[in-house]
Amino acid sequence: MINKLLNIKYPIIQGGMANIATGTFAAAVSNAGGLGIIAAGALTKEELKKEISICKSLTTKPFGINVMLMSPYVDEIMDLIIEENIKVVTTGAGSPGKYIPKLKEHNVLVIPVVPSVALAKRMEKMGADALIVEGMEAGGHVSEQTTMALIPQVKDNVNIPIIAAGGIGDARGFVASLALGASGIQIGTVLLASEECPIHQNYKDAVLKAKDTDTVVTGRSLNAPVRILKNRMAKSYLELEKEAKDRMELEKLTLGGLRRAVFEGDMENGSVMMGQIAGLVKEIRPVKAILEDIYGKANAVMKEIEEKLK
Ligand code: TUI
Repeated sequence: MINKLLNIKYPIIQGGMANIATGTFAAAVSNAGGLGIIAAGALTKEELKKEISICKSLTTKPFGINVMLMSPYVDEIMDLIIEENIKVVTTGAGSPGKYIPKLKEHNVLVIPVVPSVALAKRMEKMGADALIVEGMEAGGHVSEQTTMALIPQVKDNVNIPIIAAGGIGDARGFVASLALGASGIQIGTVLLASEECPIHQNYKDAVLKAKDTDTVVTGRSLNAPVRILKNRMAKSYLELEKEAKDRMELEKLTLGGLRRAVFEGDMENGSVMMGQIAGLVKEIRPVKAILEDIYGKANAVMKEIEEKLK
């Protein structure tokens, strides 16, 4: 159902991933049969335009743009999305409500990330085409509820398709998501460990090395909760938060932290965003192999479930 709506082979979409999901990477995911997504992050309109042009040159398949709603450039980016005739927009870190009417007018599919039943209902009422329901297992900016608790509750309160996100990394997570009521999944962390992902090798190695308990949520005290690798920077940050240090001092620690991780490979002082599922990820594979593995093993997982019900 999501495949038909989005015109893709697998009901799998790529997470936004600011600073990471370039036009080249999004094209790789789309060419592999998923929905590739270019992350607008904090890019300017001109910078994003370049990524869109690269993506269009590398794939004829559909792709989308993720709009990070805390960006200062959101208005211009929404204009660009319409000018470039982009088919799908996902959003994160805020409510896209005021942009939905104009996007709909131009036939752009709008798929907001929602972290609660209340926001899910509001987005459906405002015309969202589907929802990404993301639990706090995810990497990056998170909320409080888990994927397991959130998906069935949202499912019971809306009539549009749901895409599950947060903590999904293989066919078991995929089938579990479908069981909870989702029609598809969004994946991020497992794609960090792909050949095509343009992050520093140290970042990929950190994902492979991470255990189940190796991520932590920083910034809760500032209302800016972000799940990252529990490295030196994260530990200092949490200490400062405990001492209730002011916002400026904390921001000094994280400023440019994601760029430090992605481009310089600084795994100790960088903001190394990844989800709790990192502990499951054990090898670097081509994106195509990752998608085929998730989709291809779903039937075997369902057989195992049937056995258990006998
Ligand atoms: O957006 C994400 N994940 C992100 S964005 C990002 S860039 C960034 N980097 C550092 C600090 C802050 C941002 C890195 N990772 N996921 C989707 C998501 N959206 N998770 C939670 C939400 C969310 C939260 C509140 C969506 C809507 C919302 O609404 C509040 C409201 O306005 O009602």
